[in-house]
Amino acid sequence: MVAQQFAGTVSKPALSIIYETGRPNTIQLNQLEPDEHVQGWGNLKYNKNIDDGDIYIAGKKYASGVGMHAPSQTVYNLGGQYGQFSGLVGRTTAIVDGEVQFMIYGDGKLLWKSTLMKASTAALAFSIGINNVQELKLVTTEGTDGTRYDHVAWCEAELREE
Ligand SMILES: [Ca+2]
Repeated sequence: MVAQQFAGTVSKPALSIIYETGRPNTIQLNQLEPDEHVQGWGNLKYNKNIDDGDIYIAGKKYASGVGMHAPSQTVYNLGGQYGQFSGLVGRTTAIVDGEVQFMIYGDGKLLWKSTLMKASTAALAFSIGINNVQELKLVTTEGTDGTRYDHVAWCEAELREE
């Protein structure tokens, strides 16, 4: 028996942007495609660690996050439409420990940076004003000890209009 041929047209699904009920002006970072992204090894991951496992920071699991490998630069062209950016960062593997550091730039200006973080460092929260920021750039660095197993993630991160 010959399988029935699909005669319709196939369209690429639109990027789905899901707004939380009652919070129409908030978008999760893991629902946004970056405009530019480079990282030290592998590919950008959504809600997964760079090794495709779940995201853990200092033993705590995070369901929502953007996983990558330091050193990295991730650019979002926001067009000045958001006022606040918040989330949590951390190193996401303990296979090999080592330092990583996180920085957030708005239109080239440093807005926030983390301490040097190791595998045992609990996720560090940030909440910064980004009024009128056109280009949001998330940066991770290797710290002082090279890039080996520098798995990192930006977790529960969201942009709010306000
Ligand atoms: Ca390192």
